[in-house]
Amino acid sequence: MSTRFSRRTFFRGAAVLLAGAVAAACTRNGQPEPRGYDAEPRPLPIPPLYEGELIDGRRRFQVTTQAGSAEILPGIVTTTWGFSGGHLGPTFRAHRGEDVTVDITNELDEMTTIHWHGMKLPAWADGGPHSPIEPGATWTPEWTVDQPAATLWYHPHPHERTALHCYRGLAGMFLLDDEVTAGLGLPEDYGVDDIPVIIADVKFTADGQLDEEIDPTFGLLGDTPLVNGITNCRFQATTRRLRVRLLNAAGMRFHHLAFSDDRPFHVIASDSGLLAAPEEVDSVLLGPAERVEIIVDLEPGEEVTLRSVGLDNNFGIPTGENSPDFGFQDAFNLLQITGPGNDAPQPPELPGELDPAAQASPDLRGAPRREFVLNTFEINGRLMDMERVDFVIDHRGPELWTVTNENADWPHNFHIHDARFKVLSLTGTDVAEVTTSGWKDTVALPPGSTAELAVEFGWHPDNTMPYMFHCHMLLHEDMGMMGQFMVVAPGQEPDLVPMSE
Ligand SMILES: [Cu+2]
Repeated sequence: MSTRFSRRTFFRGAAVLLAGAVAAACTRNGQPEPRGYDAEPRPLPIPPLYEGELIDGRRRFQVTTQAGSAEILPGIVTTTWGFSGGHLGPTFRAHRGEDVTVDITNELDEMTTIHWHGMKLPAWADGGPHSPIEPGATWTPEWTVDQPAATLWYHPHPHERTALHCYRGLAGMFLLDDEVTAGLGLPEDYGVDDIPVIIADVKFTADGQLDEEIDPTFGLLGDTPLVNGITNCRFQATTRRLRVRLLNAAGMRFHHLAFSDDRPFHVIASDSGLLAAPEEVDSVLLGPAERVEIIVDLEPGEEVTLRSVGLDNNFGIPTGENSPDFGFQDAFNLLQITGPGNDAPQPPELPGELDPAAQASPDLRGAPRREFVLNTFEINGRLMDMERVDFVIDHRGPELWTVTNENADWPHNFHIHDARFKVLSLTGTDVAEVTTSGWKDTVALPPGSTAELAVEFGWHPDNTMPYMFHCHMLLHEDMGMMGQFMVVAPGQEPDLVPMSE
């Protein structure tokens, strides 16, 4: 057994001891409960909905990054970071076509950046590693929302520090609305039948603080799952139908999500918006940063639990003592859901069609083709270099990107800024669970697999600021598994302004 594995086992033991100290009752109905189920469930926290202020047609938001604390475990105060609060952040909402301004004041004692994951916007407003916000400073990105309704999110992106900043609790949702989505009769009452579910994980020190030791293979992979910032929570539904917006905000962990009774449910949206039609499934795999919106129907008074269930195929990673354990076979109870009262009305038929425009893939005739080979911490044999622009895109059309995970026993999760893509094919793997439906911005790559992506980019030509493409397993990103591209006017050369340090 490797040293790394032993150390993880030790931390798991520490967390179990801690949980035991919190509440003696660690079993229910005689069955051992998974980690994080150490006490009676608390109500699911719902991050406050934040629509900013509409001033002369411009939606203006204001947010701080700050240190604080949270009761992640009941009765234990853990030091955390948050947006305009102690932990996580408000759920932003804006509408397609609106102009958006955000004032972000950094009240932390170190530099960070804030990235709008999934948003098509100018590179200077994207919040990547070239947009540092120093302590005490305010950064004010502006853009026009010009993309379909979707469940996006925001999180830090400072060079080599992203994993830690996210782990401490800097993450929030950013919902985009449009007329297509509004006209479908989908649940849309935030916190009532339209529920944000942010899944992350942490590991604790013996005194209940965040264990920030970064493992060289697993980074900050936690052993205790959190939903909207706490362990062991319950949502009391008041309607028979829920739209659940699932975000995997974990830095390293993949979740294969299902309900405790294996009930079927419908996926209605992927990372970048609605599917063409609902897809009935009984489980869905979410890698770090991926999102889906699902519709789940409930009977009055019933109890069902959203779970993370192990992947029998271990995501194509060999099992055994000498193989790294990324947690693909771990099982967790994440969120208990209780059905509504008997008087809750029956929901209408789910529409057979959602967004027909989401069906088509880009026309790739004559499109440039690029290849990306992911291996350990490198892309195409190179580590991230803040001063290097890997390539430029000087046209408005789509591109065909081929992305290969060359590792035999590591997962990767490929994300592109300022873009959405269709997964045209996923080959070289038997793992059928990878989520490939609809428009996406992040795709999970089992060992040996190759994904062909038809990519569309936002068009905000700027030859001074790059966008990132990277692995969204945050240890990998921080270790250099990232590159930079620019979107420039035809024929323009990059003129990257070096960061002053
Ligand atoms: Cu990776």
